[in-house]
Amino acid sequence: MKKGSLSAAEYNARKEFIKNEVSGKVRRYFGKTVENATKREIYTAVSFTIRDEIMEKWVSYRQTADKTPGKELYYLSFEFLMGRAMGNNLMNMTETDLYRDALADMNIDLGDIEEQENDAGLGNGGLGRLAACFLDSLTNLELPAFGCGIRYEYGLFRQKIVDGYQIEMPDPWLQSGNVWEIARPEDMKEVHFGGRVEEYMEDGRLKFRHVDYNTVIAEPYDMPITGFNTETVNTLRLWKALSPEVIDMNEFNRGDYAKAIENKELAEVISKILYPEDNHYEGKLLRLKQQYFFVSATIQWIISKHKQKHLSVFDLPDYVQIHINDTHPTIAIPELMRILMDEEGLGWDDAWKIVGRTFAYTNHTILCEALEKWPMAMVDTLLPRVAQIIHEIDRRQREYLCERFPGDHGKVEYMAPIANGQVSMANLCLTACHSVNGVAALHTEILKKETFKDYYSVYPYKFKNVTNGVTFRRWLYKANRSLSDLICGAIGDGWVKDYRELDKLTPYADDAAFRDKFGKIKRDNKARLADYILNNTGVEVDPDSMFDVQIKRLHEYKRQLLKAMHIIYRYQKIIDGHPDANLSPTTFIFAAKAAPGYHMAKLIIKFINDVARKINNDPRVKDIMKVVFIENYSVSSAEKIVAAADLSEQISTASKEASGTGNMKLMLNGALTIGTMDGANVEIREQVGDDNIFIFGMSSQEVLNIYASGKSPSSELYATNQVIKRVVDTLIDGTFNSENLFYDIYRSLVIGDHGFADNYLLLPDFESYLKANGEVKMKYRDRDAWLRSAVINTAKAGFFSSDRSIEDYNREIWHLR
Ligand code: 26W
Repeated sequence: MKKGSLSAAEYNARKEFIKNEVSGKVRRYFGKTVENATKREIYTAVSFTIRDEIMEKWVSYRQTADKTPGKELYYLSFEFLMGRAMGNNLMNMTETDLYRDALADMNIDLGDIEEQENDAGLGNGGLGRLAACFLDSLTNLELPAFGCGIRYEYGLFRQKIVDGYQIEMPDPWLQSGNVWEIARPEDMKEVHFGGRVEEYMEDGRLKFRHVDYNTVIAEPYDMPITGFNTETVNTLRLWKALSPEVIDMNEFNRGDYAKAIENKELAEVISKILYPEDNHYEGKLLRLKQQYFFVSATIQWIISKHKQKHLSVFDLPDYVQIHINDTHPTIAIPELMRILMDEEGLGWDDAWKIVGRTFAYTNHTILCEALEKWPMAMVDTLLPRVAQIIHEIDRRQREYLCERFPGDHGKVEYMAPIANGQVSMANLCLTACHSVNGVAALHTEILKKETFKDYYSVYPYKFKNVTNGVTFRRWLYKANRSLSDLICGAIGDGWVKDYRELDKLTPYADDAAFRDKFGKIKRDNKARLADYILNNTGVEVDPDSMFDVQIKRLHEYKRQLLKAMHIIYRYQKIIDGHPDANLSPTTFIFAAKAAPGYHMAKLIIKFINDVARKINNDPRVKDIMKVVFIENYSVSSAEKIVAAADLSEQISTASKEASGTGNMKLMLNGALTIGTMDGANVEIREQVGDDNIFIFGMSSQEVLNIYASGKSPSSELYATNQVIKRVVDTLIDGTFNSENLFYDIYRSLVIGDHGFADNYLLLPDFESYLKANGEVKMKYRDRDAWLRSAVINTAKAGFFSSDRSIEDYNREIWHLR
């Protein structure tokens, strides 16, 4: 809270209270005085002080919420990429300044203390961070919701760069305790794996019983989700896997200690670690176990809660909406069928109607290699009863499809939940859910016209678009405090809770004094990032150079390699003595993690680092360009980078990036986008207008046409275009590495597999990208023009608030209380 909203006396009294709480907790919990305590201990004491306040609200909110009739949301997600909680909670309580002052009185720097907290890195990238932004917005909008997922003991790996290579290290984020979670052992659930199904007759009806199974216990841990200046506190419930027995005493007494531990470990491994593959599906048994584990526990919990308050399960959809975040939690559909039929005694048709009204599904990717298809044999063995239900869903859906498309066996096979011995989780969702949505306008169109076109023809009313968004609280108010203050000074602070108000900033783009302040803040943020870069990479960068930023997962479709090729081109021009090449000195910033098993992505990281080493040590380009790779990209490092970016690289092959959300965070902080007509870039362009964005490259339709033709233009381009050839050849001529490490990259660009070179079409987009970069360089020289566009980017970001996304979901899909 700004000092203004309390009287001076009240403010001081609050401050003294906080100081007492913190020093008291340090004494009682650690037996130390504040002076002797470690920063981590202070962090813990401060967090508990904040938590005490949140607890009070949480209790009251749950009491009122449990009494209020109406629908609640359960957002099921395999990933929640929450980042840090302390600073976020402080901001939401509007007490950041108060705590900063109170700690300063004790010679403690709040910023230092915040750095003690481990990120809750329980996600890979976009999908997981979106889930976190959505929880924030649901709470800000005072909508009742639960996030439900897995309490991974290890989050996404920590990345180190050693000699240019990515090295993965474990992320034991819970090791020194987690202040923000509360175990709820009273809500434990049993989850059953393996065994077999017995049939029996009861009251003249055929019934099913799952027997001889193995049990894993699911224990929930709850985290409070606070909203900005509201009384609402929602809950993130994450399940931990426990063995039903501590250790097998029989085995133990027989002296086989290892065997006794073994079963326990087998059960508990389920919630050990987050799979680090992003957008790449592999049919790993443990992953299926994880999915069923958290989904089954969640559905059991939902039903038991519902039954405490309501007489019948028939009205479940009036009180419960379950959202499936990509297909990862799809097994919830047959699981709810199982519980309704086997435990609640409903018949198929009644259960199916309830399921259909309860579930909604979001698709986040059209990449084929990301679509989950589980071998049915695996499901049959691991989840015999659930598998039976999937077979029956498939049988009925095929019957329906055969009526709809008589004689078209191909289409029926393509659309069926089970085909070729595999269950397609997307087809299961399309069959069962009442709503299917894409995450940006273009993406939804591609779903309707390409990926799911057959399903669209059968159920057009199920298809909706909800363009993604990001929370302005974390990504501007907190990540860029000085810019927030400037905006508040101009248009007030209404925009923090109401994204519509941000547009009031638009006229300030024409205000020279405002632009100047905007530019100075950006310069300060860049100086801060430059310090961070120096400390973390040893590279000195100039805050007056343009900060050109590409931060996201490393994937070939996101085309970090295209950025690298542009850097090489520019390097060559400077060395050639080309007069234009010296204009607008630039710092090229990358941050990205690659899936540990993704060879090409890891090789591209090595390549970028080798390019960086060479360029950063070449005196000829010293004042004109630098290349840095910031290791261990995470929510917390993103918060530091977005505030300092001038240029936002959103250069995926058109059609491949469902939406992107980094593009929104960077825009919000006044970065201009250079990008393809892909994902939400299309909508960013609509908002800011052509003068305030740099668009290049083929359209998604052109890309899809090339794929459909089966002919890649790239080998020919390489052979005939000297500019392209010269850049591409640096992959194999020893310019950046004498050991010919990068032949595989070269090969993928000019030779390729199955007669198709350059799968992600870098070469056909290269010249257009160079041209757009030329425009960027010229514009950046005109400080005023650049800043004008920067202000417009911030002002027009309102649409990309996750509050707007959540309003859309609620209006079109959920209809929550
Ligand atoms: C089965 C392996 C796997 C793992 C993760 C498949 C797919 C995923 C995610 C769906 C990948 C993902 O995060 N997709 C991103 O979702 C964001 C939020 O909607 C979008 O902004 C990104 O464009 C999309 O790539």
